[in-house]
Amino acid sequence: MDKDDVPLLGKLKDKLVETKESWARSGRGLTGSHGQARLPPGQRQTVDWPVLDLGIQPNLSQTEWSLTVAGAVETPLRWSWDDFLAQPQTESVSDIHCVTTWSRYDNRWNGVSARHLLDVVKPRPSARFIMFRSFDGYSTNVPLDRFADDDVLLAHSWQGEKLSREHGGPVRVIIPKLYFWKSAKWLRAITFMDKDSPGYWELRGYHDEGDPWTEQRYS
Ligand SMILES: Nc1nc2c(c(=O)[nH]1)N[C@H]1C(S)=C(S)[C@@H](COP(=O)(O)O)O[C@H]1N2
Ligand SMILES: [Mo]
Repeated sequence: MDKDDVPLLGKLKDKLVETKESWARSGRGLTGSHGQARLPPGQRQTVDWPVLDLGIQPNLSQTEWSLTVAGAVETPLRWSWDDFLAQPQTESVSDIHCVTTWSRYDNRWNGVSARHLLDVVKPRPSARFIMFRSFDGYSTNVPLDRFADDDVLLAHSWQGEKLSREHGGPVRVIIPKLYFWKSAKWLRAITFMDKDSPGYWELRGYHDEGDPWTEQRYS
């Protein structure tokens, strides 16, 4: 019997099973941290992209921008815009989860992967945390293993367009698996540290690590 001879009901049933399987994979309908839920607990989905900052949006041209990487690394560096663009470029699609409860799905980022940066600077074995510093005076800390995730990047583009000034252009950090306050905008410097040290919001009551799946919102 040829596969076209399968009764129609059987085909429809197969189709439904496939759909349900894909829902199960994406965690459709789940809101808890179990399974493969896409929306972390306490979050709601938005389609727009809110802007959050400290009231200052640095206005940096690409030539004014540079990134310094220092601290517990074998090879400290300073990348100009041209140096940054000369690195291998990567693309990554991920969801944003802000501690103020909005989540935005399917953001397509382009930039330089954290993995590549780590290959270049070579953290010393003692390095366990990193601090990001920004041109507006903001800072935020993350464990090194969170930065080393394969979906982390220093992004210069969003949805194929140059990252806007209000969202942190020329370059911002993207760490999809942590609340968005960990994703520093207007990135200026990265310091590798042996010991943990709190950043701007971490000093003001936000959680040290910021995992949305276990609702590490406030300390
Ligand atoms: N330099 C800098 N980075 C920052 C912030 C900031 O005020 N300054 N705010 C953080 C917070 S609390 C959030 S939720 C996101 C907001 O990014 P967006 O404005 O692109 O949505 O940036 C994070 N990175
Ligand atoms: Mo935030």
